[in-house]
Formats: sequence, C-alpha cells, structure tokens
Amino acid sequence: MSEKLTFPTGFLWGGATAANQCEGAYDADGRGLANVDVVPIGKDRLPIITGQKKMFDFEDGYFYPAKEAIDMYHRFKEDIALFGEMGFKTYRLSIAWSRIFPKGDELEPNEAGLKFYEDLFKECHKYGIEPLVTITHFDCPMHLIEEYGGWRSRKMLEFYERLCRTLFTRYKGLVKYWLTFNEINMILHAPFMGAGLCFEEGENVEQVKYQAAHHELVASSIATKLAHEIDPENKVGCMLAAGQNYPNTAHPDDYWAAMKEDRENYFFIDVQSRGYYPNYAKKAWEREGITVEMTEEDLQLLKDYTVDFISFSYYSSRVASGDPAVTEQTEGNIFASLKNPYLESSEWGWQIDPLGLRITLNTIWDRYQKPMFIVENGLGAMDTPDENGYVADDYRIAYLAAHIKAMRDAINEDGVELWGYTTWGCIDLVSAGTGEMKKRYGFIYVDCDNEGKGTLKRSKKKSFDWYKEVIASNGASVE
Ligand code: P53
Repeated sequence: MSEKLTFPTGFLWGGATAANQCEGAYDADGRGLANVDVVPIGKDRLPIITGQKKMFDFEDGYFYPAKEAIDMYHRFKEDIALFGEMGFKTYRLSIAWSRIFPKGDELEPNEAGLKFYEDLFKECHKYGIEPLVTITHFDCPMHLIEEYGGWRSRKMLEFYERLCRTLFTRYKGLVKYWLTFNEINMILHAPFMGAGLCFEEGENVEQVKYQAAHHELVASSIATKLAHEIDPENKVGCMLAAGQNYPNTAHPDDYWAAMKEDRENYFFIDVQSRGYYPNYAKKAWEREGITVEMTEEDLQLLKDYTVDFISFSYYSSRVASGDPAVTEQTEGNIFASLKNPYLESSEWGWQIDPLGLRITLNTIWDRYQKPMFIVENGLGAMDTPDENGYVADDYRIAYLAAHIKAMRDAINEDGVELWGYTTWGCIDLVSAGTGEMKKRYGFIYVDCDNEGKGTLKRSKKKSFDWYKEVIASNGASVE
C-alpha cells in the first residue's frame, strides 16, 4: 500500500522558468535584442504574438515587461538558494540566445553571456540541483528576424547549430538534460513568439509555418546529434504544449475532430520521436497545397537522431467538436479551446483537469514508449499577501496536489515511465501569454506589479513549505 504512494527513486522534482520571463537585464553585458523583448503588455500583445502585427518600439508608450522582469539576472544566487531550500532535484531554465550570440549570426560567442549561465549552473550544483536547459524558449535574436525572417530561413540551421555546439562544449559536465524547442507546436498558434515569424500580406501563412517547423525539426535532430557526440551522457528531449482533446459528445464527428486536433499537436513529436513525417500530415499538405522544401539529408537527420525523452507542459485538457454550431470557448489565451461543462476554471479561464494529466501521460506513453518529463504544470492565480506579506495559496496547493496524485496514479497504476516534474513559474514571473505579473504561479512571491513597480523582494508562500514536504517525502505527503 505505502509503495503505491511514492514516486520512483531519483524522481526529479523541481520547478521551471524561462529566460525572458524572469531574467530582465535585457541589454546587460552585451545581450542583444530578442523577439520576446519587444512584446508589450496590453491589448496589442496578442496580434504581435500571433504574427498579425509588427510593433517593435520601446518609445511607443507601452510597458515592455521582459526588459526588467524579476531581475533574476542579478538575483539568481538568492533564488537558487530558495530552490535548494525546497529540496529541488532539478531546475528547468532557458538560455537567452541573444546573451550568447547577441545578433545570432556571429561566429564567436559573447563570453559574458556564457559566463552568466556557467555561474548559474555551478550555483545549482552547490545544492545538488541538476539543471534542465531549454535551448530556446520562444526566443530568437531580433537581428535574425530582421535579416533572415526568423525560422522561415534555412540559414537558421547554421546559427542554431553554432549555438548548440557552443553550449554543449562549454557546459559539458555541468548540464546533461536539454530541450531543443519549448512548446514546439506553439509555432502554429503564436508564430512570432514561437519562431520569429512575421507575415507579408497575402502570403500562404500555413506554408510558412510548416516550412519554419521543418527547419526547427531538423535543427532539433542536429542538436541531438551534437549533444551525443560531445558528451554521451547528454539526454535530449522534445517539448510539447500538451493536453488531450476530448470529443464534445459521443458523436463520431466529435471524436474525429478531437483526433484531428490532437494530431495537429502530436505531428511535431511524431517527427521528433519516430523520425519521419506521418502520412496524415503529408496528405493534409497535399490537400491544402502546402509544399515544404526538404532535402534527403534532412530526412536522414530526422531518422537518425530522434529524441531521448519526451517532455511536455500540461495545464488543461481541451475539447473539440465536429459541429460548427458549437462555439462556446474557454477564456484561455492564444491556445483557447471549447468549454468543458464538467470542469472548473482558473481566474484566467484555464480549465482544471487533473485526470486529464493522467490521460495525457497515458496517450503519450502509448504513442511513443519513451521516457517522459512533465516540465510545466501549475495554476496562474491572483495572490493577495496579508498584512505580513504572506500569501496563503491553498488554491495553488490544491491544484498541484491533484495533479501530483494523477501522475502518481499514471506511474503506479498504469506503469508509464516518468523522469520528473517541474512546476511552472516556481518563482513568480512575467506571463508569456498576457505579459502580466499578477498572473502568478510561484512558491516564491515577488514584489512587482503589472507596471513593473515594486521592491522585487522575494518571500515564501504557503505552497513553499508544502512543496518542500512533497519533495522530502518523494510525493508520499500528498494525500
Ligand atoms: P502564461 C499558452 C497555452 C499553453 C502554454 O502561460 C503556454 C501558452 C502561452 O501563454 O505557454 C507555456 O504565462 C509556456 C510558458 C508560459 C506558461 O505556459 O500565459 O511555455 O512560457 O509562461 C504559462 O500563463
């Protein structure tokens, strides 16, 4: 019985962040400008993220939250000490590409940027924390966008390869878990953030997206090849914005719609994990007049260098319908879905479904039989500190506990192989979807508001001690 309640020995508990959402210091020590810096908070945010509008001007009166964020660039020692205190076994973070190659196409890296992450990784190891590094988390140097059109260009393969070679060589022995592209399927929903894509009037947007996706998929294989060559200890994973699609009713049309929606997302992982393009995608391209240029060498790379493990984010399940009259959506930003009447929602309209995590884990396991890593899960909520500055975030504890139980069941009852779990935004940070600071996920509260005002002081929420206990008991404390 007690055996049922724990996790495998060595299970990697931890938390996750992304460079641009927490580092700030956007122009420090030679860092170049990136797409993620030039997306302001406010009503014009979404059209930029989704590639419908260009606006890159810090002087336009908008607030650009990524410029300063929570200034982790200067405070990482304090923050990692807090992660260490919680007992983190792993910390997922991302590299800001433009710290390493400020423009993206230089031949030599920026030493100050390399040194920053070296210090950060060493700090992690002081506490026995294994870094899990996302090579690109929605970021692309602006120069690569202006000069080459971002991932629509094949030239990106060369620049990304150079970035990877630099990272794998420099951080050999310090990092062994790597993710090539954060939420690679988000390229379809948020092409500017996902791949630095901006579109010209009248062009075939889907074709451009899939061409860029092809470049990313090949780049991912090149990264896997290099990582294994440079250090056989390296493990490379893909990363999917996951969440099972449910049919809205038992109508076969609804089941078919859900399957199609799932395939749109699994398409990327099918290639990264199986090593070839699935027939359903090739047929769809044919039907839709999409021609993706690819070489024989590309296809060989995809085949020879598949990922070692599959990582994903999970916030919610989704709903699909084959009936065009069914249109009621959740409020979820960017990646909205039809509303599920059986589920509660967060303050941002994201529907809460712990069993959906177990279902998603099982689906991915059945589809690929590769080890999995949940690298994002959490509740974005409004926190109100009491007069002592303390946040009693029982709602966050409830969300996380329910999801931890679901993954414990998937491991113990269903036998899926799961390496670890990193909660999203283990310290409060800027929201990727909305640019808000008040949409908080952390165990650690950061005194900063939506306008960037505040002391940036860190303080422990109630969930801090709760999560510490979860890790110490290897999950057994979750009732
Ligand atoms: P925020 C949309 C849907 C699912 C995952 O999101 C998403 C998004 C983009 O908003 O992104 C991931 O901050 C992403 C993180 C992001 C996190 O989910 O909008 O990898 O960068 O912060 C949560 O609440």
